[in-house]
Amino acid sequence: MLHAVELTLPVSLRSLAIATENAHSDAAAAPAPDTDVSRPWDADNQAWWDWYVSLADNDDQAGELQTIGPLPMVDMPTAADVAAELRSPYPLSVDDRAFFAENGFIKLKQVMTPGTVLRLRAEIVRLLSAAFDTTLDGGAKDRFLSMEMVWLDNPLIREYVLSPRIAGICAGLLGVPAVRLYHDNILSKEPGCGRTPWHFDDHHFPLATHDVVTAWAPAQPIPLAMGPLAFALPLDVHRLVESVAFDKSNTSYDRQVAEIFRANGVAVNETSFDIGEVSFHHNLSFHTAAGNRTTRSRIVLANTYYADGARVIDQPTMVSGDWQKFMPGVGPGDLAASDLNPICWPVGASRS
Ligand SMILES: O=C(O)CCC(=O)C(=O)O
Ligand SMILES: [Fe+2]
Repeated sequence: MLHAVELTLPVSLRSLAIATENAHSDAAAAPAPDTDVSRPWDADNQAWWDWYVSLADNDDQAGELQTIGPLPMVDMPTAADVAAELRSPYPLSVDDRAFFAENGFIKLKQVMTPGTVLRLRAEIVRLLSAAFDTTLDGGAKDRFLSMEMVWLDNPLIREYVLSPRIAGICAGLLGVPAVRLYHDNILSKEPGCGRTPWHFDDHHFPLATHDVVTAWAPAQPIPLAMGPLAFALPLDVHRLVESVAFDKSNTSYDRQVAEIFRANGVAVNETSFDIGEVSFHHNLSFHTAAGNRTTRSRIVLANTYYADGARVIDQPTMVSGDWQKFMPGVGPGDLAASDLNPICWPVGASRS
């Protein structure tokens, strides 16, 4: 089991704490931050993402959108082929687990075949076009579109969301015997949409555990210009920014985190995703994504899983977003185990 909060801060980070303090004292001169997030979120998940991406600093984002090559031509697998693939195990190595434990994320190739990726894309394009009455790959410029709880009504998407292959990787990375689904999240960063602000998901998920992983599964290759998810490493770097105040109405949190990471020479893994590659990040892993500077929608299915037995925190906030929709009937402090949080790994365990 990963006990991230108990890890010791590396000497290199401790000795660089001075840079953090300087950044904080600069911030002290700024107007008082708008930090009260205590009221619950009272709109939907789409409104949450619209607000959230407005907190990103986009000073450096400009220029023409790049047209990129066509998607690979592959035979579309049947739904039965997709299901068989997503139920088959993915072998994790000792090195994979060690990398994740140290860095809080890992990118794994060939988690899905190209056909399974492109079948996912076709289905998501169909769903988003209908839900937002738009076209993808250019029709909804500058937006960050999202849909969630799609697995409940859509049998094909359900195979990807409840996938024992993907949930088994999450359990293996965390070193826990069983994981539940928190929720699915279709995310489509449209051409021209700006950055995703620096954050860790512990800030969002109202779960009283650090055994939480998000599997971020791109539905096409993601070149750098499209804004792949990027991770600060190692996992402990979250400590450098723990006292940065979260301002809910401007870009100051994103700017200060970026500045502190820069001042401390924090390494950032920002690399393209091959088709079928999936990243997995821990809820203390700091991550961001550049804007989508291509003419193609950056479509992803991001599913979050947590260790069976976890509870909801005592005081969820507006940053926790639409969490009650993801766990109906579960209150603050309760066991996080509603009917909408099935055990996805191991297979055959009771799903409620
Ligand atoms: O897709 C993005 O740009 C952000 C996604 C994210 O932060 C997450 O899945 O945790
Ligand atoms: Fe995130």
